[in-house]
Amino acid sequence: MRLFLAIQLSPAVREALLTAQADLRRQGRGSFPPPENLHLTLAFLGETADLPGARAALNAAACRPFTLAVGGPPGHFGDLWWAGVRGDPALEDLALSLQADLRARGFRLEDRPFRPHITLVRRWRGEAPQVTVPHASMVVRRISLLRSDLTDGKRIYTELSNKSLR
Ligand code: 2AM
Repeated sequence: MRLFLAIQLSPAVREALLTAQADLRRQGRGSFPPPENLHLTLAFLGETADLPGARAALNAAACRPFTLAVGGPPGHFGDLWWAGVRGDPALEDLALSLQADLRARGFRLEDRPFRPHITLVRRWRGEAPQVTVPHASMVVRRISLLRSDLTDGKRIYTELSNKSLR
């Protein structure tokens, strides 16, 4: 199964991202993740059978609740446009410590540097969009282990476990 660790977004942050997606749709075309799929990835485990290891890494996460904020112009990796996140160094500390712990448990993660982002659209076709993500913030109190399935051509994310930050 294909697994990843992520932050599920609050209604306020999701709403800001939906506004940005609606503006993007007026300016071009692409593959837009549906509202329920918007999330911030902390670590992508890829195809693995080691669900116990993934759960153990999630449960070992040690981090206080912290604030996550979106807002401003989107960025892009090639034809994938995303909303950046600002705020707390706790986010990067959390992602890097999860990734180190997963590697220590034998997971083979990619070496690409952690660039926290929330994907708004993939395979964008259009000019560089003139869009501003409205400002919104949330307190992150929980992180999740998600399974990603492709069912009838649709990407479905299912939460398998979560861990409260304290
Ligand atoms: P993306 O939104 O930038 O594509 C589930 O696939 C989540 O894991 C997505 O948020 C995806 O990021 C992220 N991810 C990170 N590395 C990935 C990879 N090598 N393949 C697919 N998804 C990856």
